[in-house]
Amino acid sequence: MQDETLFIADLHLDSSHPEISKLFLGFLDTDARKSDALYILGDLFEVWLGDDDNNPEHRKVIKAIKQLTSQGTSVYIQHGNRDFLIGSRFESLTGCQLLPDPYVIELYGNRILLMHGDLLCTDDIDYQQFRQQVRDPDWIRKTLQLPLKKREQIAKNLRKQSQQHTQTKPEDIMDVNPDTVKQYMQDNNTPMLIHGHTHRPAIHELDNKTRRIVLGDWVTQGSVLRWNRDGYRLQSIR
Ligand SMILES: [Mn+2]
Repeated sequence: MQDETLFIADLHLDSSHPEISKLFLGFLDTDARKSDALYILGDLFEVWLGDDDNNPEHRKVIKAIKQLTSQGTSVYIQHGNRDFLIGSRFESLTGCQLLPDPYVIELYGNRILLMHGDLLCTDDIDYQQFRQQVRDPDWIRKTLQLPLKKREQIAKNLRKQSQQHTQTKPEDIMDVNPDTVKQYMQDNNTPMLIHGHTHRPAIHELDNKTRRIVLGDWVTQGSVLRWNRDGYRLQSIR
């Protein structure tokens, strides 16, 4: 076991991209197995219909995470905008722990703010309205009571709507708003923020002491942030 913590986000696992699922399962069995903790900052799945989701590819992933947590690596997960229906049954099946968004951790003497990242995109007003609607506990409760087939249809429609939306939007509207970033970091008293969602991997030096680290997606390759006593680095995985 290495004294190391890993951060990933935006895997968007989906049966139509078996090579990415394979890459992720390999990562769990090697790098993740050697680490103390793995943080998944949202959008592990392209779509999650509820913890009764019976997609065989998803079941494989659950089994692999369970194996990882059983042998001693702690796994923490935040909701993304695709898989916000992950619930407590998923936690018990995988042995991982669901974290709120935003969430603060202490790591090697650093206070770090963890977010999926969609809350930071406040210039996208339509999206923030949509987010409010689907994160409403009543909406979630009612939706989870519907049969799987019906939820599948709802997810498809929502995805179609969001695709039409994003196609017509200027790029910068879908990036984070700098003032919102500042506000979250101030409110939580953290000089460091790690998030995903925008698929724009980078380490931004906001000033001498503050950093915003953006994790990359797993669309064509993997992306991981490794953090140990010597510091951190953002790497791609092939
Ligand atoms: Mn996202």
